[in-house]
Amino acid sequence: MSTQKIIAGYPFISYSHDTYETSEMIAQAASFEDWMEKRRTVRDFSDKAVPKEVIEHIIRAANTAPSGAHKQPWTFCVVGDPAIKKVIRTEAEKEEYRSYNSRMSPEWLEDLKPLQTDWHKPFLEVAPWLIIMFKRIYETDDNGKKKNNYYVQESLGIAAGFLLTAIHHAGLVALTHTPSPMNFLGEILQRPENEKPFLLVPVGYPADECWVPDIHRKPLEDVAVFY
Ligand code: IYR
Repeated sequence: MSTQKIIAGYPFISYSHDTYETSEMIAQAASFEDWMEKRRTVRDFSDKAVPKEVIEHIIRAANTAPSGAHKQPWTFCVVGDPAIKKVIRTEAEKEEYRSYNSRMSPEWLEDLKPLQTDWHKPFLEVAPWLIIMFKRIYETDDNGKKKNNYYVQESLGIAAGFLLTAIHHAGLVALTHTPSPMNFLGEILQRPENEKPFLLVPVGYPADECWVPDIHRKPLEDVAVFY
């Protein structure tokens, strides 16, 4: 049972968290690592339906992410309607065609070769759900005054991490897709002026035949420095 106390006029509740003996803690941390290691970015989706209820849980989980001054400066737009998915695919492919054919540098195109991506984005129609994260740059108060949110980019990045982890935990797969520029998403989904597209995440089951690049993660020594 939680108890409340008032500190400088603001309510606080007492908090405790499950803790483990050292050996169990190591086992927990290691098994989570193994399970996270199994997550892969997927582009070959099945069109098999995923219940809306699952997506609702996943978004509630992402919504637990910490954010600047707890402003939760995000909106998750969820598209399951095939007609809207089709428009999104058409507009994304228009931009991606231009990107692959004139906007991206030769170095960038070279770096993408191991992933074998191109401007075709069938997954935008095949995946049963598209979750589009919008960042809320500012809020407008009752008097119409604009108030900027804090650390919006960082907050959205953390929430995206939670979202991807929740999708993995549900036994589903996702792609972190950033068609560029992606202003068309705000127009199609009729988002207000204070919201800008951040990330488009198709979610679903992997296709029966699903291929991912044989690429590997950097070892700990290359990504961590202990002092
Ligand atoms: N947005 C393009 C290109 C692309 C860019 C990066 I950086 C990637 O890691 C993968 C793709 C696309 O989605 O194809």
